[in-house]
Amino acid sequence: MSDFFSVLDYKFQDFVDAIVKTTKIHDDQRTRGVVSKIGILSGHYINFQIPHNLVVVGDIHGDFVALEKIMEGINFKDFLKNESNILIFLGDYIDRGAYSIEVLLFLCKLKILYPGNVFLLRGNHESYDRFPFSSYDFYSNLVNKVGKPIDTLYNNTILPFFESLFLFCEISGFSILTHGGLPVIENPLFFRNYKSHLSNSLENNALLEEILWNDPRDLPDNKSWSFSNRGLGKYFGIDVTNMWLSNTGCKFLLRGHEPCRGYKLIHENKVLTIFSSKAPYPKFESSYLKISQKEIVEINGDGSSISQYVHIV
Ligand SMILES: [Mn+2]
Repeated sequence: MSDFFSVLDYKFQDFVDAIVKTTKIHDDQRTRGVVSKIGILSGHYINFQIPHNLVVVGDIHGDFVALEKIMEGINFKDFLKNESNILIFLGDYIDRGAYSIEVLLFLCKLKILYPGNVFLLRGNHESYDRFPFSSYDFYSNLVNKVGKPIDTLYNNTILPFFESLFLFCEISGFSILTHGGLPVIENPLFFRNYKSHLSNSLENNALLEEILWNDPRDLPDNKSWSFSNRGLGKYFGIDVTNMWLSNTGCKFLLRGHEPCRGYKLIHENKVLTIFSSKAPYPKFESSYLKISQKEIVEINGDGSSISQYVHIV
């Protein structure tokens, strides 16, 4: 394991090479339309059959220590040997914590070694160029690290990597996974070909903003949505969750985006927020979800809470 965690003692060129290589893997997977025996990919939408084991990790926000604990917790080298085991990260790898570059380097090394097992979704923090916000410190992290202007590197290497990240994932019959949440859909005809809409969500600014920025809320007066205090995205109510779940045949939404004590449930326990960063959020906890195929099948039938599969690290 030490070889992996030696990313704390890295050469900057290693980081650049890993970003370039990972972008190429994403582009190759997109061209082939297949990511593994159990996963197909169309544009920025991935569809998996139920994996042998599933691990989902929420926002890391530059907290390398929390990421290391999670990887040790799942015994990642053994976990990733099985090509039917899937490890999904929900985005927001950078900003706030002290180790954004190191976190990205580690995640890219994982993707390079295990391209069919490891999947990196895009968070709103990886989308600053599309939807700017105030607490974006990754750019200055890079400038400090390199010690000179980085515009060329940023525009030619970092931004294409961010654009290559996946946006929306579905595990058939089980769950939807996004960084922020579910877009508010006014026209039910959307669901006739929702996979095609999601495949092209990178080109649809309105859809993209909601996937990256939305939060679930209990809204008064049965409202289906309201404006978000974040200034971007929306708050979506349980009707929106139910509409997506019934139209996709999924039981849960698994998402990150909101700091909490590791996890929280809302919308009649059908939406699970997973948060995996600790150091920048001393009042909160870091966690991950680990669930087996058998447990996925059982939970689909018995209505028990998915939170029993969340591990606090
Ligand atoms: Mn976020």
